[in-house]
Amino acid sequence: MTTKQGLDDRARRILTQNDRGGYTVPTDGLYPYQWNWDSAFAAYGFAQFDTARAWQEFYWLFKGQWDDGMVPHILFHRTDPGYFPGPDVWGCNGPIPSSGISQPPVAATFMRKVLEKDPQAGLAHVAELFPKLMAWHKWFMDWRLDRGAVCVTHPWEAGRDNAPDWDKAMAAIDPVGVGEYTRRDTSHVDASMRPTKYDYDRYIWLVQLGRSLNWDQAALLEKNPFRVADPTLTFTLLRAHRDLKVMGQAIGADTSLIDSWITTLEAGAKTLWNEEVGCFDARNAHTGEFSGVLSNASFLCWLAGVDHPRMRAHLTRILAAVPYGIPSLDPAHPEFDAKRYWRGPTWAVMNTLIGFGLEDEGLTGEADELRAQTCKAIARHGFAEYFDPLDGSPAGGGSFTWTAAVWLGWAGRSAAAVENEGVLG
Ligand code: 9WN
Repeated sequence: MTTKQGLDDRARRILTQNDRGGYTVPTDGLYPYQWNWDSAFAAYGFAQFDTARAWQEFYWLFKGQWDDGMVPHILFHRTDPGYFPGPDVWGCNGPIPSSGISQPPVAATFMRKVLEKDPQAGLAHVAELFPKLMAWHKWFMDWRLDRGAVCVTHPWEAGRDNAPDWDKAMAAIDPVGVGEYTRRDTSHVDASMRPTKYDYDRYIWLVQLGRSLNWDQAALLEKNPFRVADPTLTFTLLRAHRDLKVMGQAIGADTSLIDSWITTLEAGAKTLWNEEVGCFDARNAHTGEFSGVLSNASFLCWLAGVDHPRMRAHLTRILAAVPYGIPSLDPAHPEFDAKRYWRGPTWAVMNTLIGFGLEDEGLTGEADELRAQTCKAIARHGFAEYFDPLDGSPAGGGSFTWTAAVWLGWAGRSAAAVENEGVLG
């Protein structure tokens, strides 16, 4: 019989088992390193029972920060042949081996949540980490803006690897000379749940391009054909700026620069509005063309404090149509694929971020519904990387850190509400 207590215990065990002595891997085997935004979720999970361990996660993440402020998307603390591309392919020169791109900057948002758990002990940590967060946020503002919206320079930078948002920009890349390589992901997980070879050729080609330019941002700005203004980065950074400002005020820091960043991104967020589809959408910075995609990242608008009546209408439609949370792609889109990664599945972590936004916006009924749907997916099908949004079946890696973390911090709160549906014993 599955009980709330049993699920809480399993979630804590997953976090502990994926702990590598200060940082957490997303899951054993498939992802043997520290990933940037996964780490922030991990800290949130640890904070539910061990705030000291939660703070450690952030310190380990910032150990990898580059001189220019960038915080890499993967930190290769200990080389592991189970993952490709590893440090030898990226060829970066940061303080510890790493990838050469970043990931959605949710650290400030989760840091604030960890701080709220124990403000007295937390303020000293905030004082130490605040300048590092400022430098990272500034790096985004210096190198990633297009008309005030934040761009991805590699699909991995958005954390939504094979999302259809990138299809047109990816088609413009001819991955000539990429050479032979051996993928490791498909030896851990069924290939039908992962990006295709077409995608991987382009992912690796972009890594090779960055490496050939020594990861010099000015050179990449000129030479990289892939530059897409993205709702994930724009909304998470806007929210993170707001959280950073609150933490800065708590330690008496000057936050005027953050105010100007917020103003810039508020204007930039508007440039992601695609009137034709009626949603916040990705926009190719080189061509100006929209992707025409309503994704789960579109629904991060409320997280950033940005509202639109048509987004509310999409939310109502999708919550009623799909039983396990917001799918990574609108189920009405012709490319919708319930099992393939960021082209249809539902992700507990994205639901959590969307849920935070709904709660802050006062859309309590919708927030409760989304949390209950996510709770059911996990209670019925375990701590999977992601889920089929139609039948809830688990997909990708298992015993996943960020799914366990959001169970403890958010989704598990709906356990009592779903008990009478036979989900929990
Ligand atoms: C590439 C670790 C990461 C997540 C991403 C998710 C996936 C990696 C991969 O796994 O990306 O960064 O190899 O597929 O898309 O969001 O951070 O969980």
